[in-house]
Amino acid sequence: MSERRRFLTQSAAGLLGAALVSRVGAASLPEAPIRTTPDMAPPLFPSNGRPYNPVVTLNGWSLPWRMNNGWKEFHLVAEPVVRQIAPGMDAHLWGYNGQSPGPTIEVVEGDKVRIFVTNKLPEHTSIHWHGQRLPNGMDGVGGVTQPHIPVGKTFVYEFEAKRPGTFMYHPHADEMTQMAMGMMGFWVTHPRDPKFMRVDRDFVFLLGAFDIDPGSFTPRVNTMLDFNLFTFNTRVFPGIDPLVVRHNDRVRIRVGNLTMTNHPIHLHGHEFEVTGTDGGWTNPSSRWPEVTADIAVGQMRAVEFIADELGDWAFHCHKSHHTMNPMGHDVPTMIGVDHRGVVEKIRRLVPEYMVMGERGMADMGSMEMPLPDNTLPMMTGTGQYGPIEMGGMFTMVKVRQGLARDDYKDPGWYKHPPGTVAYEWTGQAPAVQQAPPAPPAAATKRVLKVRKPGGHAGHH
Ligand SMILES: [Cu+2]
Repeated sequence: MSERRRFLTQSAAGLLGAALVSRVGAASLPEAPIRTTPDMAPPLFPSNGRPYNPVVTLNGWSLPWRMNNGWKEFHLVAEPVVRQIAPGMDAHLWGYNGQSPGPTIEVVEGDKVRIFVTNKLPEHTSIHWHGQRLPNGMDGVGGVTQPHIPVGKTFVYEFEAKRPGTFMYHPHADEMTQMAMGMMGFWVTHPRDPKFMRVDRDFVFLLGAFDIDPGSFTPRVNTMLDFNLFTFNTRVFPGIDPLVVRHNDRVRIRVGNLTMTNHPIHLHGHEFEVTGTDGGWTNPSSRWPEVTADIAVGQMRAVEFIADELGDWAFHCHKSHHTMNPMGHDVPTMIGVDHRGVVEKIRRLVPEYMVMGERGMADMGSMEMPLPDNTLPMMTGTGQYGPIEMGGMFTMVKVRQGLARDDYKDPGWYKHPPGTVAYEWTGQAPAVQQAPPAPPAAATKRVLKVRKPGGHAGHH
């Protein structure tokens, strides 16, 4: 069978909706399949080589390979890509094989792996294989262990996948720019014994952060801390896949962090244990129950739990600003400020002016604000009971009975059994004791400095 046909066969088995394009005519290079949609591909079951239980990549896919004289050969192409961050917003990023993050690479402990890396970026690059045991010259640190991969050239990495576990790949060349542009990917080395640490569902994704001004497409690569898009696999809620699992499945979720800050990832309704890091599987006697795993920069965590509680369970970063989409973070807090009479005056000068947040920010979740093109509302998504008021690093673990073995389709909203949903008290209202309200600012005799339009600081 020709290599082309072998890839098409694999594609039919595992790459639903993927756009497969042959980009190399030379027989010596494996094809570099690309994918241009952000849908979650079904698990890619191996059609050759050692058997394993494949992972699923949130809003992503796994890269097909070819066997060549005992070597498992992959072809990554570093290139500019368009990633849909969520319906309504595209980002112009750099990635691999048509997407950011790049495809997940799945191999088996003991595999001899050869990865061809073609550079179609406008500048040189390299790939570092985070966490791997490998010959020093295959570690991908540009200038230290290899020359950079020049524009238009293809380099080859070869090593044995010695240690099973959870890994990632990213450039070690102009890292600040290339990672801010979205260049990263997941790597799983499965154990040689498919029964070792067996789970029913194994999800993987990378944490990302981007600074894309409302109305624009390209990240500001010099931003150090003040990002406005916090992503799971370069998607924000409501664009992130739910993690659909069968009732009583043993579930593993593997997360890697290539952002500039830590992310405490929190699961509702279940306790989990950290069973693995990028350094390997944790010793069972070292594990303790958690509901939040803090994932530091450059770290990976594999957490596991039995999904024995039915429902739609929130799964999100616990930094509340990371479950929001773009907004001006320099918007003043307006809670408690009385706007009566002011809005009309301002509107004479600025017709679109809106009062924001004088009762809190919840109004934003249902408000239809005029937004620049290619900009997402900052709190969004509607559930069966109303606005969800979330964006960014937020999704749900949906635990359902009666799903087929490899069914990852969104089952819709959970149907709560009667009598199990929080409800309004409709008896007699109790007399409420309340703290006295804060006095008006004028009564406190504090002096507020206000900058007038003329530029003078005046006293009021
Ligand atoms: Cu976070």
